[in-house]
Formats: sequence, C-alpha cells, structure tokens
Amino acid sequence: MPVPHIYVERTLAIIKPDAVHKAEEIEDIILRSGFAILQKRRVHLTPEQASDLYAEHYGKLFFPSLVAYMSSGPIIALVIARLQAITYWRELIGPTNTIKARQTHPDCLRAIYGTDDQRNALHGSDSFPSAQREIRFFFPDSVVEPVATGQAAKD
Ligand code: RTP
Ligand code: MG
Repeated sequence: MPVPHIYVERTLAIIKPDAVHKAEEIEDIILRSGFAILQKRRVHLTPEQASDLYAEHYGKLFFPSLVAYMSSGPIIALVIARLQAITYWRELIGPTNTIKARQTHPDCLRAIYGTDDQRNALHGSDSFPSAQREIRFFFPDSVVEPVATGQAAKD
C-alpha cells in the first residue's frame, strides 16, 4: 500500500521593527505552534533593501512609508517550517491592518503585537514562489524546496 509523502513546508517570517523587543515571546509562540525555526538572522535593512524586499508594492501610496518603517530599525528574519507553513503562519499573524485585526481577530499575532494600520509587527510569505524568493533574499544558500519525510510512495 502506498505511503503518502508528508511535505514539511518552509516560509519566511519577519519580526518587524515595532515588535523586535518582543522577539523572544514571539519565537516561543512560533515553536509552540508546531513550527521549527530553521534559520534566524537579525538585520537592519537599508531603504534600498527594504524597497527590494517589497518591490511588488512599488508605486502604491503606502510604499514610501512602508520602506521607511521596514528600514527604521533591526528586524528578525526567520525561516520556519511545518506542514502547510505558508498558510498556517499567515492565519496565525492575521489580517494586514492591526486596528481592524483587533476587531475581527483579537487573538491573532498582529492584533497582539502590532502598532497601527501599517506597523503590523509581523510578515509572512503569501505563496510558495514568494517564500522561495524571500528566503533566498535573507539566506542566499538556503534550500527552499519542501522536504518529503517518511517513506517514499511505492506506486
Ligand atoms: P506582509 O507582506 O508584510 O506580510 O503583509 P501583507 O501580505 O498582509 O500585506 P501586503 O498587502 O503585502 O502589504 C505589505 C505591508 O505594507 C504595509 N501596508 N500598509 N497603509 C496601508 O494601506 C498599507 N497597506 C499595506 C503593511 O505593513 C503591510 O504588512
Ligand atoms: Mg505581503
């Protein structure tokens, strides 16, 4: 009988400048939520690096203040892994706007650790291609493909 592959997926989490002082607490929640922390790096992005990271938003009204925010202090980039890591981490951090998140998802991490409609404490990759790109952005030598665990299917 075939044994299904179990894919441990990786995603990129960022603890943004407004939440770095709570990093220890947030990392503890990450671990207790079933993730492994595979890589970790504290970095202070230049405005140019922050622009590259968020290039998809170039030209939007909030882009200049997003770049200023993300380069305003150190951040912590984490490669985290578990089953369905991308979806699950996005669920855990919650809606983009901290103020709205506090009304609709009061237990999500942005509601707890965020500051306002822009400074929302945490980032999570929004798709597999984004996770690949963002993991390589911070960890150029990283392996980003999902890892199959358990026995291979005999089909
Ligand atoms: P992220 O990329 O940081 O995980 O956030 P997200 O997917 O939930 O939201 P996204 O649309 O990708 O926006 C990226 C970041 O830009 C800031 N933002 N400000 N003032 C605004 O209307 C506004 N919209 C977005 C937030 O910091 C958001 O996380
Ligand atoms: Mg995004």
